[in-house]
Amino acid sequence: MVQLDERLESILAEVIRRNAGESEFHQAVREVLESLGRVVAKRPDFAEGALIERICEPERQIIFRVPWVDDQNQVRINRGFRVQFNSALGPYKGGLRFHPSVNVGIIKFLGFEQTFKNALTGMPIGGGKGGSDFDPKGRSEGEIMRFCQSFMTELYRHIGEYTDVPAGDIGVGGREIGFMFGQYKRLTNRYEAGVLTGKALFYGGSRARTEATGYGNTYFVQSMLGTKGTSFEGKKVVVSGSGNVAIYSHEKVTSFGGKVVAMSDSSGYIVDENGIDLKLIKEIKEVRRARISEYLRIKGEGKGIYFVKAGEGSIWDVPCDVAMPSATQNELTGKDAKTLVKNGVQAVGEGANMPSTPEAIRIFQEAGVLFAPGKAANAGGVATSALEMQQNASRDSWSFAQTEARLAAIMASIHDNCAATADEYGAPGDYVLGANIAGFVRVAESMRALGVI
Ligand code: NDP
Ligand code: 2IT
Repeated sequence: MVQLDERLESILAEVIRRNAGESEFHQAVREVLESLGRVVAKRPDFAEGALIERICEPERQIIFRVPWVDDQNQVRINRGFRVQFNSALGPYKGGLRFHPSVNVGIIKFLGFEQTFKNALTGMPIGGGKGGSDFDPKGRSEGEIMRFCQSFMTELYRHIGEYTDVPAGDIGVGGREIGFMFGQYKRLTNRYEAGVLTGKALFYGGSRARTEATGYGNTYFVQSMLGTKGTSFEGKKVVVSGSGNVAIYSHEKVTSFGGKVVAMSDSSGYIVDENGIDLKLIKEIKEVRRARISEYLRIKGEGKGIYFVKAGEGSIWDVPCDVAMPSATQNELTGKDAKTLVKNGVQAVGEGANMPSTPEAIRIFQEAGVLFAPGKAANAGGVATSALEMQQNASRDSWSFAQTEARLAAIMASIHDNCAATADEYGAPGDYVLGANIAGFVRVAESMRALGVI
């Protein structure tokens, strides 16, 4: 752990005291403050006016009851959240997560990270995040719809195309966005396409938004590999998760000549030495919404294919050249990082938000592994959401090629900005430091320009 200077240490102590028990939020703040030591040394003005303290405090936090009726006619209660973290750069922007682990600390860490991520995209979007402890697993389509409608019945009064623009995250994809948009439209009597992103194409969605996070992470890693004169061509890749981000990382990695040999879900991981069959994964996950072990059942035993149950091994035990953690926070531990380094990993691109523990990041960096932090590497999703907002505002719809070209250019510019910032602050190759500082400076400069806000 990096020793913080006295002033930053006292800011962190205050964040921990005022947000007791919110360990993921503390972790995210600590990482950013560790990078800011170099900023306040060079630019002491950034430590004035309680600027850093204000950036660590969400502008608004909304917590609400979400009652709904299940298929057995039982009334259920969940908790809904929206943390509107920072609107210095534009309307709050960030996803909604439906997962039983969701609590205010997790939403706050995600909203905090989102603020810097969105700043890195260079687009006019502030940071926010929301969700619920609702567990969509095993729920019928009718239950999902009633839940989404009830959730939106409260959320609608807090959002809007100029106020706060939610999108998907874990457990929230195109289907859920559709149900929520339908309810927003009924409640407001407005066809306000730009109030949510991640919409389907026939009612205001953007081409390439579904693919954007996974494609974007792959572009980012390709740029990092390029700095060492190499590429994805011929590389073995492990992608954790098998949801939106993981699936489209696989798709792009494969098109760049890499081979994805393992993927996972919360029940375990599958290995296919011949390369994971993406068409089958899409069928299992996007159509049947089934467990990943189905892959083995359909393909059959042997032939270099096997399944390891959760708790009986780690996906990071599978040897690879590139690791792309794309499931959830803290899924890649110090022990996993040691195994990956021992097996010769060259690059890590975080598709998920904060998937590597602080110890894992330290191990990668000390071993000279190229390491792309989520707030830079997975920013392609939200950047393409901002492109969706742009298309909605102009009542236009762009081609896939045009949208993907914009995404590729944005990812290249985030990569170059992080690398240049790391150089400028005396830590060449440290993308964590580069991302934290470049994101912070943009947010801090605009907050200061807007007065004491
Ligand atoms: P999905 O719901 O589509 O997929 C999530 C995947 O991760 C599933 O395979 C899921 O397995 C697995 N997973 C989730 N939680 C856990 C857990 N606690 N333990 C083990 N496995 C878990 O979500 P996304 O692909 O959209 O999101 C994945 C990550 O990427 C998240 O960290 C998200 O914040 C981040 N992200 C997403 C963006 C987007 O545009 N969607 C943009 C930027 C970041 P199971 O089905 O068994 O739960
Ligand atoms: O973590 C993220 O960046 C997302 N879940 C996407 C947010 C968005 O508004 O598209």
